[in-house]
Amino acid sequence: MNILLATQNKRKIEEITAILSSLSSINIIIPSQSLDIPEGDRSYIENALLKAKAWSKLYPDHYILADDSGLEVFALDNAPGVISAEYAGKNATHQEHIDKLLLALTDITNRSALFISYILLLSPQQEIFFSRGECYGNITTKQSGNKGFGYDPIFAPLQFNNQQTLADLTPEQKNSISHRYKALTGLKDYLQYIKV
Ligand code: ITT
Repeated sequence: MNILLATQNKRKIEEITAILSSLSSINIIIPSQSLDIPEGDRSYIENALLKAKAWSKLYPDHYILADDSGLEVFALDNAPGVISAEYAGKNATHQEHIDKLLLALTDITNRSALFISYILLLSPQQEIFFSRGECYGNITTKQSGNKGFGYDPIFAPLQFNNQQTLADLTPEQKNSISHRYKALTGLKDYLQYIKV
């Protein structure tokens, strides 16, 4: 089965490829061109479907796998949420997103947060499978680590006792607990079910 990854985020590609590497029956294809897909601010699932459908037009014979994800902070009414990639502005850097979030949490003691990933698989017949994964933790007061991407340097997952951020962890450690790993585990079960 050929599965095209409908993402232009290189770090997501690395993580998804590593997590799915145990499946010998699938062949992951990484798009060589880029596509400008305007995403909405309503839901992860809608955005994942927008991305999958846009790539499906270019690769009609392939299964398409899209990931839409975000960080939700309890004390900020779940912001940045579905607009995580554009929290500090459309062209802002990861550092600017982090700085804005740390500023918004100044003097706030409840720093509970979670990462969410929706993984959506669109078949050539336009059938949809999706699964969701979460990773719970806390926003740190200072950033730490240089691995991962996005908000990883300020997110300390519960599994590591709030001692390390996702950016401190090795890729293998992150990929064993992440929201993306959990959502992709659902996809792996589904692929077994449809006997791929
Ligand atoms: P594609 O749409 O091309 O897949 P994107 O980066 O724009 O790439 P999203 O629209 O799903 O992806 O935005 C999700 C944002 O949430 C992402 O840019 C990061 O800022 C953040 N994010 C998602 N997963 C993350 C992770 O594992 N670690 C850190 N930040 C993450």
